[in-house]
Amino acid sequence: MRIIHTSDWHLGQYFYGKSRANEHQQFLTWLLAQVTLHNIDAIIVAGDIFDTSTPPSYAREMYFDFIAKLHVTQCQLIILAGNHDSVAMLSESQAVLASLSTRVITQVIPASLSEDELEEKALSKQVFPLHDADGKTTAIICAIPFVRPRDVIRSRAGQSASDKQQSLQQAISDHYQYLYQQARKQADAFEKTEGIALPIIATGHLTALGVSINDSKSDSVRDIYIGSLEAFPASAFPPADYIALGHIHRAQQVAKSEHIRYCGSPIALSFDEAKQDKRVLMVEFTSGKLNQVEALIVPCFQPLYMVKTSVDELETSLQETLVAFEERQVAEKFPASVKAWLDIEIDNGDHLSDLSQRVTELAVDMPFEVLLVRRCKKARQRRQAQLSQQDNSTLSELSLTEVFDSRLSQLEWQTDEEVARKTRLTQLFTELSVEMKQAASIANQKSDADKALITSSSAQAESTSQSALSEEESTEAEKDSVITEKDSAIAEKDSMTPESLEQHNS
Ligand SMILES: [Mn+2]
Repeated sequence: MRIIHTSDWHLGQYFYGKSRANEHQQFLTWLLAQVTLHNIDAIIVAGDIFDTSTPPSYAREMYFDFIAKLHVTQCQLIILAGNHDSVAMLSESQAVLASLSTRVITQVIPASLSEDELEEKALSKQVFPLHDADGKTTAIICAIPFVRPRDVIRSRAGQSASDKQQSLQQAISDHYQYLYQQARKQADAFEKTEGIALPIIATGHLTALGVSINDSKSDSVRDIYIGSLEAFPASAFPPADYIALGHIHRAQQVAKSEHIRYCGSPIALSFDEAKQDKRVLMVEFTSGKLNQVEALIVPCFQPLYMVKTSVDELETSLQETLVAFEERQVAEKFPASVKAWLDIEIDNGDHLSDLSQRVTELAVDMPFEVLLVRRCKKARQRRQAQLSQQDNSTLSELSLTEVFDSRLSQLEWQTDEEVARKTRLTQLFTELSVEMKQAASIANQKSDADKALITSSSAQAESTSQSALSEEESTEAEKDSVITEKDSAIAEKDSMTPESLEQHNS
């Protein structure tokens, strides 16, 4: 019995203006070849099939196309939803894909079901046998996708953050134990009647304790249990023969256990993953036990380089990268059309617009595409520290615009997307200020009796602008807190408006 464990495909990823379609297609073609080459009985994809909840059509087509081709080989496919996947979107095709040897598991069975309901219908969605090409049962799987907290717990009023974390961890652990017990029963019953021991395979999409901090903080790995569960202890997993995990993009064993593993993503999804050997894991079971795990290294289809340098050493660094890339061009036989993608991190220099131009000029004849020029984290932090040192004025000394500008200047506005966002925010802010000024000047001419009305219309203008801002918020969770802070700064300044109106009037 042989399976391939893979995860975190992130089909449809949009990467600093670039599509990953070509790489993903080549990976899927390669994966199909491995299935035939190694006689694989099943492929398990442990979450994050797609990069977003609304993947582009080409990505969906790629997914369906792969399923149709795999079906011909008689290899089973088990698809688990990850935190990036949309439960609704993956569920749409669940029934039709079932006829193509594919099981799609998007959600855990609700804990609220009665024992009877569980046994009757729900359980078989997550605990079921795997079989080989001849249809013989070869393993039992506990197929567990990304567990959304609301699926397993009800938060109670007055629960502290650590209580919540504890109850979520307990609920996930209970879910694993419960499914494992059910799988154990099925495996034991099978052994009794057929005389064949079956391995039990569990899956998961979460951060397990013992994963390197750097890996869970990679640019492309999103925190999943924000403010609640940080990492799931390996000891809380049931004693399955193999636990196929997804979510962390670098392949690794969990808690030094041979049988609890992340296979990592098959392509580098951020520049900080560029140096990792990407792989899928071929897992072999004999006599109902784990026999061996072998890494099948995925060829690199698109070389990425993170170039960390300074303004002075920029030219040298580009030359060095060129030499390194030329060596790889030969060794890995990249087609001549493949250019390396570069992320240039500079540890000094304030004016990024000048730097970008300089980089473009230097790299003009090189087989590079520069996707990103940025100051390194340290330089950004230094700059921020400088800014906040200079800016020791208090809120009451500043005008509304100054507060807004100062807040904006603390953020990075480098990519086209970010610059466009800054423009949008500034526009909204300007509109809001104009409306407020108009309201104030009208109020000057009106009697006290009208005042309340005007204040409420100004508040309305503000809430309109704020809802535009909150629309922005949802586009990027990371910047949520920043926007909220700015909102409250606006609200704070705004709360003085009625008073100043009164002053004007008196
Ligand atoms: Mn992922």
